[in-house]
Amino acid sequence: MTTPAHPREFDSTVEGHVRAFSGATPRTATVKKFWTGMSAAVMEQIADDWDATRAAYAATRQQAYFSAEFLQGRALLNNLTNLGLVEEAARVASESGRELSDVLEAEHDAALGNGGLGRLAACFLDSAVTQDYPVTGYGLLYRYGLFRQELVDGFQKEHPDAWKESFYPFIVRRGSQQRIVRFDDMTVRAVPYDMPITGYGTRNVGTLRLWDAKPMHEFDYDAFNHQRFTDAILEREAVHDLTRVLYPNDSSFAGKVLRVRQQYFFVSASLQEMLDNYIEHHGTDLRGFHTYNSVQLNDTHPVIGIPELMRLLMDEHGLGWEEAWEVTTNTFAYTNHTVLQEALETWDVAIFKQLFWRIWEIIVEIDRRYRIDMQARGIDPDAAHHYSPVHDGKVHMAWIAAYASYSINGVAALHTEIIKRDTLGYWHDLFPEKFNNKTNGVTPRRWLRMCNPKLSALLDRLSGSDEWVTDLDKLADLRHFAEDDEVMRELRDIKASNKSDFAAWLAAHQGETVDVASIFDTQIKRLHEYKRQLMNALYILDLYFRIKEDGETDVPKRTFIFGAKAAPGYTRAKRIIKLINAIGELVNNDPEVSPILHVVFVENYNVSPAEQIIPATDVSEQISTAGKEASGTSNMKFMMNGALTLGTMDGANVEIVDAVGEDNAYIFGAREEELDTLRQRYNPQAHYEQVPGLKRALDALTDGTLDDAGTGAFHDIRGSLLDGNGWETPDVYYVLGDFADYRDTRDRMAREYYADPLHWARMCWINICESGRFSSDRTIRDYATEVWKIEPTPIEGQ
Ligand code: 26Q
Repeated sequence: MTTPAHPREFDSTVEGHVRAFSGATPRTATVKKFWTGMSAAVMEQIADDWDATRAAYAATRQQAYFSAEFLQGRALLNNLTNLGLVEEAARVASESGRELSDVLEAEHDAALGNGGLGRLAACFLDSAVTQDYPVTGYGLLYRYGLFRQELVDGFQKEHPDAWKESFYPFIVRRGSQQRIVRFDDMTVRAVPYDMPITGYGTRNVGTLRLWDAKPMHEFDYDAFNHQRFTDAILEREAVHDLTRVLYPNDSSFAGKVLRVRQQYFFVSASLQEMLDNYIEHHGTDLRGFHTYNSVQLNDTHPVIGIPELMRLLMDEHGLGWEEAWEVTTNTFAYTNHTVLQEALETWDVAIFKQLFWRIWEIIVEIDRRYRIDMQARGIDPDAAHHYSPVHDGKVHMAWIAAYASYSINGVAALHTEIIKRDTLGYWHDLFPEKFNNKTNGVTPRRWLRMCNPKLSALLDRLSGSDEWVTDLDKLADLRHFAEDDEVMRELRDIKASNKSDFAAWLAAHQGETVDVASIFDTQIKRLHEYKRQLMNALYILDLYFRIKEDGETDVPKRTFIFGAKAAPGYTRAKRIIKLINAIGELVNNDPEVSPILHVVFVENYNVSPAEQIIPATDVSEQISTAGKEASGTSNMKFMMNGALTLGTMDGANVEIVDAVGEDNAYIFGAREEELDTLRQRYNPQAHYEQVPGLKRALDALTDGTLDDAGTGAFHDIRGSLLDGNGWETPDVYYVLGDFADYRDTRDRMAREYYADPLHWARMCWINICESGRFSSDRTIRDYATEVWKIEPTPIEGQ
């Protein structure tokens, strides 16, 4: 492995940068200013290699990753880790009388994403650069990231997240590379801002390019002078609005004009840049564009790039329709991340007609030719109509993607089978060769090396090197240590120590005390009914009554950890947050129960809290209704850090069980292939009456045991399960159906934790050692060789 060559010694440059930013000494500067200076010193380290990487990628076949979201989290420790500068940074900090950990905590998360899809994009950039693959991320520079969550009396309250307001050193404005994006009602300047993406054990530095929207002219004095002052201001405001905020929905589609503007804006600017770069390096004949460029579409959010590339090729560069279509259909590859019908993007045609008439025309022409194509293939006209790009007054983004992309993939084996069979079944019948699976992965740099230094040190020592950090399959060689009791005791000590660290973090952040001798049982993810946080909550309520009313004396000690944001408009999800907090109130304040059970709701769950929670967790809750969670990625992070999965056969859980064996995971619940039949005669009322504990737990929602502050929230939740509140299908996510099996399995799991700690440690160890296939390095290699057809392109001098 090559050690990066630094232009100047890092440690000697930090203090100068701190002085420049703070106008104070490194000792007296605020911790935020110290962080800024240290971060600037990191930027100094990588600048030359970043330049060289850009030049190397520009001349070769390269991949663009188009995503409306990149959930980067913090950057400083990640970069220090990749550059091998952690120890030096700690020393520099201590020379100024500081702990490095305090400096790191001063960084605000870059939360430019909602959850799994956005974090996946961030892991992919890390894995691409670490393997020297020429990949560039393209997205939006939101002024406000995902809202900050505050809990007020157990209710979620949203606040704006002004993440870069007080200067962000890990981003560089590239003022000379602006592009112009035209809408029918406004013209906007697209200003690129680049974030460097460092890799581990390489000098390559990749790029995440985020576009900001600016008015064409900073200030229109003419308008000012002609009493059109307010018009000018309003116009300017409309442009600024474009990149003002990340939409906080992640599971249901809402057709907001501003959202589609954002999509067109970043996609158009990115494609213009790619075309210009092609012309610069390969000449003006754009018929060869796709031999040097490919674009991965992260879900349908950037699909408007398909008609936009057609437009640019035809209207700006003179290609004919067939030539442009040939290029376009060999450029785009589409990843699907959901099977939920309500999440599929379908836009009102009126919006397209109003915002970009030319794009609308091109989509209509794609639609016209599609219908001719289908007729020629002898496809049933009704089916062809139903899957056409435009019908019934809507533009269907997933159908455009499926028709025009050269590759279509799902994100876990089961998910890919489901989209081939159901969601995209029509397209699979037409183009089976386009379909492929790319099971998600997570970067072992952030999600093991960086967040779990103690486990990392053990892995280094046992394997004799840090090679596992870039080749996670190497961990399989350590599996035999499961039989080594000394190593297993060490593993337990590491987990215990991580639990103490998390307990201290929690005490500092929300003044809460937890018992580190208890099982840490965690569910952290967006709040959605299909993820079934409600089932988890009902189990806790049931346990409470088993202690209080049934006099169960052998209930194993547990700390239940939740972290979840609800989309601000998703009322039911917000009510479930309130319910979890109300159960927490009940349990945590009961003198009889609180020594045994404790409920923690981590406020404002994000990447950084995840880095604290995951290494400290014993039980990983992955309990979605089978068939609904496309993949999941926290399941992989937990596995890598030695937590055991309590889960359904859903998403990548299926592959985790396949990797570790059924004896090393706790699996329960209805299988995806059974659910259709089960649902036909499903009677939630009967489960409520008959399943032990259910009636009592559900009744507690409305009998005064729990307080929803008079909102009717808990009545609504109970009704959603039992009778659909008279208007919806009751319990669509099969919470009551799976409850009995969940309860039995979870009970057994907790008993086994305490009954045989050494055996538990062996299971954890096997999970760690078998996590290699869930490294995003593997995922990216598969995309690179099977879909993108790109080669590692290390910069000179390595
Ligand atoms: C769409 C239109 C308008 C506004 C917002 C959206 C939108 C934004 C984000 C729709 C969906 C998302 C995010 C989806 C997501 O995170 N899906 C998750 O993707 C992960 C990575 O593949 C999977 O592991 C998860 O299973 C899947 O839920």
